[in-house]
Amino acid sequence: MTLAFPLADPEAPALEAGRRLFADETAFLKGVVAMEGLPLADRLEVCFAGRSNVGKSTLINALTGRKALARASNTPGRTQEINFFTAGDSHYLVDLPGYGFAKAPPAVVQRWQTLLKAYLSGRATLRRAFVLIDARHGIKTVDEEILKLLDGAAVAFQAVLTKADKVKAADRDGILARVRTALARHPAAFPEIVLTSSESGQGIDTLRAIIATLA
Ligand SMILES: Nc1nc2c(ncn2[C@@H]2O[C@H](COP(=O)(O)OP(=O)(O)OP(=O)(O)O)[C@@H](O)[C@H]2O)c(=O)[nH]1
Ligand SMILES: [Mg+2]
Repeated sequence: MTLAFPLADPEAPALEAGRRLFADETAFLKGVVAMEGLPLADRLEVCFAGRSNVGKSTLINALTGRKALARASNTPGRTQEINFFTAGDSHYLVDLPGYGFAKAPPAVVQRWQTLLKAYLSGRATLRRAFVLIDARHGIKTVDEEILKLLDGAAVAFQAVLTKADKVKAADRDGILARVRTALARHPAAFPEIVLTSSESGQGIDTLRAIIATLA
């Protein structure tokens, strides 16, 4: 029997395509606070969603090999807009505001969540949503809400575990097993997961390959 939700393991040509895409110039395009501000949907787009502080901005920096392209911080709620980055002239990388961050004023949280939901369900060129999950904590109740939204909008999403450097080797398989069980309940879940560390670089080439080979 094959394992459900194996770790993604791209072949050499895909890895090479990923390397080439991210060797191209990457740049910050714009921060968007309302759907009207979205750039023209004229190229392939992937986004990075996940709980506040899970490592979305840091992952974009690791992918692009640039330390401060996306603003990362220890302070949850750092990313407050939908930030668009370009990779070459073929792809948009989209850094989303985190969810599950209770400390911001409720009106602000409400505004972000509404925008997040509108974006996730209404962007025609969004090819895949990477949903980042802290490898130490697995899928939480706040994640489930977003996963259900993606199921409903039929947006293919892929689970990307972050901060793998913080996971003890002995805990790894148990964590992966729990994530697999949770993903099995979601029809929009892409059947492979990615284990990453922006700190060690683990899984970054894999994620580049996945992005570069999306049709
Ligand atoms: N050890 C370790 N720390 C990480 C990793 N990725 C991110 N971090 C740390 O986690 C914290 C949050 O990272 P961000 O990239 O700002 O998180 P975010 O998901 O963009 O957060 P919001 O913008 O608030 O939604 C920072 O202190 C990062 O240095 C990783 O792979 N390993
Ligand atoms: Mg951020």
